[in-house]
Amino acid sequence: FTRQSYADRVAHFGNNEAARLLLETMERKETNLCVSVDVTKKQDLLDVVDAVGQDVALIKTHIDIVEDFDQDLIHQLTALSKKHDFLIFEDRKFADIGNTVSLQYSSGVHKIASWSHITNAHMVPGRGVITGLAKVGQPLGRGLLLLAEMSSAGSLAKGEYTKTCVEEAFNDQSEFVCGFIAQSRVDERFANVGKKRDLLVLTPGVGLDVKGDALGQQYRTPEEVVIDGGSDVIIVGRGIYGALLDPQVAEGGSLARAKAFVSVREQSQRYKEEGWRAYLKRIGVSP
Ligand code: UP6
Repeated sequence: FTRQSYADRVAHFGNNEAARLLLETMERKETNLCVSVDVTKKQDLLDVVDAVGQDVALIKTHIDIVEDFDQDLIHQLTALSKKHDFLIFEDRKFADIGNTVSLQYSSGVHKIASWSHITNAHMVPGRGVITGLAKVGQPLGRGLLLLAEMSSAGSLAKGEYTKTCVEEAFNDQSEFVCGFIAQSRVDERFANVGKKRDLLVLTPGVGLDVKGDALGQQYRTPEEVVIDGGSDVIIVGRGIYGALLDPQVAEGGSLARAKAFVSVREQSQRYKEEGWRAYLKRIGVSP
């Protein structure tokens, strides 16, 4: 499947609206970039999303880190997703028994299922985590990614564990599972563990300028991820909005903030171009 275009793969996801919409959006906007906006203030989140929106197919959130979260944030985020034509992925990393995750997904303050097209889960609890989330998300046309591998140093998500994630994805009759968070084409590596079907691979741990952070994150370039790794979507966080973390910006200077946003725009265009060029190379199309 990795030699096929995003457009050609849409038809493989007949039972998963979120995956279809994502592939169509990537093709239409010529981007395989997902920006991970891990900031703790509502206005910063909205401003970054507005700045990068035109370059992305997907915006990834960690909604529970936003200190001044309210329903208006969801309202505005949804409006931005329509304005700029992107989908939303809440990176909730569910990891509990089916009954609990179905409540965490549908209820609480955040009501994730009501606004997030895609979410993800660890397979630690076993397949109940999928059925619990599917009960809520499937009627809404949502999609689920399984965390088959992680970008962080010393990750335990490897070997047999990764293999089981692939097996569960292949065996998910409902097709609510539409792919993986992974560092490699895990569905190719374990193609023999079930009835193979097309699945998406989304990869975090992408950066062009640094190799990692002080807390175990490890970065690879878009080329390494998309061409060598065969990934479909690159997920980039601080590599794009990092300028905003400068203490001068936090201190509130409006000039410093404006300058930071120039950098955010430049970086998101840069990653968009790098990611798309790598994809075209992979499917054998000259840009
Ligand atoms: N993320 C990873 N690695 C994984 C899974 N998820 O980094 O294996 C998430 C992090 C963060 C983003 O929770 O939101 O992707 C990466 O951000 P960064 O580019 O700023 O390092």
